[in-house]
Amino acid sequence: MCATHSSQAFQTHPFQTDDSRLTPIHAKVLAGQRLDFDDALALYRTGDILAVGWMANSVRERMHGDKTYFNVNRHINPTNVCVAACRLCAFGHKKDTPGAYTMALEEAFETAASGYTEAVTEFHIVGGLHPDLPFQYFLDLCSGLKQRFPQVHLKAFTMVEVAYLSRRAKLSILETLQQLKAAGVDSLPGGGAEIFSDRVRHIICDHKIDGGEWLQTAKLAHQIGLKSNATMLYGHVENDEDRVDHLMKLRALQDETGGFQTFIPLAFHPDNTPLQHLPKTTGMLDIKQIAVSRLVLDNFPHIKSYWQMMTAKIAQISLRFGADDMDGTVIEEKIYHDAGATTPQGMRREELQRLIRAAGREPIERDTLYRPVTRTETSVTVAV
Ligand code: V47
Repeated sequence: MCATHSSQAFQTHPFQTDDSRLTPIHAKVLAGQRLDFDDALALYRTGDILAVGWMANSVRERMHGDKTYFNVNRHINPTNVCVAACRLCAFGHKKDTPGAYTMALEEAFETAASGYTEAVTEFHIVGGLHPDLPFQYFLDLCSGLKQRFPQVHLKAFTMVEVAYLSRRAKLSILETLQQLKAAGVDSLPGGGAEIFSDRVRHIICDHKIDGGEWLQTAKLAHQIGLKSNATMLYGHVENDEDRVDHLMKLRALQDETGGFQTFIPLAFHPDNTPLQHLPKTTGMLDIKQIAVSRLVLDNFPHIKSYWQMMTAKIAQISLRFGADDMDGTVIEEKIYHDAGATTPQGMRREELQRLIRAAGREPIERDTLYRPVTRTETSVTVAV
């Protein structure tokens, strides 16, 4: 069988389940109807991962066929100094403690230029909540990057960073977003959402903005024309209801704004965090989380299985369980590697394409806004 036709073979395989809770959900999925809170709970609680995967894959193929997206990006973490001290995090450091760093602007520009020789189409910029860096540093960082790399999309600053910068600069969230946009920010990454439940946030990140503020900041970003992503950190002290609640809140906001592009479930990495006594997520949970996300977030165009977080192997398999995106070359990853991730720091374009093809899918290089990118030896073109 030709690999590129294997999705057809997969989908013609009949739906089967011994779990009667899944039968009405299957009917809804086939009819394109929205799943409710109890449906989502049943998906988390069933052991029939193949039936859940079958449904998620059918939705994924309805939306994207075999297309599977990746990008050529570079992560830049300008500082790991952070006032928040979240229990979930191994990346943040208090100022002046061993391992704390803050890049001078020139250093950040040099970092942006280093790495693979291939032209990146995106800088993914996130960092700690630094108590002293002025707002101007972040504006200068963005305008300086835009000046030096005008063709590169700046996906910069989580809702948590935006809210913190607004407090430091004594500006409203809206004004902060407007100034960042004017300085060159093109969209926002999905981090910092964690889990919206107050009970869980109190345990894993009690100094961060709450879930309502995260959603409100995303709403304002969308209102001024900035697309964003959304994440959910799972596999720590949350329960199934907390996960479903998180997905439902994202879905409701997406109904209002349409501003989210991609949902990225993030598996908790406990090493070197105050929660390191917790076990790591299992392959079953990682795959199921991708599938449930695809089924519940019916208004999100994309579900990303971030290979750095999931491992390349699980990310590849998840392309048959609802995911249509693997993220990118990354080049240098700090947040999960500080928390014990054993994945490589980056991955070449060709390797991403190989993994996608080996899953029987069609690799599509995209830019941050999901426009196809075409490369020749001398040029990079984005289809607009
Ligand atoms: O906000 C922090 C999470 C996020 C840990 O938008 C941890 O395209 C697991 O949001 N174990 C940052 N997770 C990364 C992020 C992201 C990554 C890739 C793509 C995109 C995108 C966004 O990482 C944080 C937090 O939720 N995180 N510590 C940890 N120990």
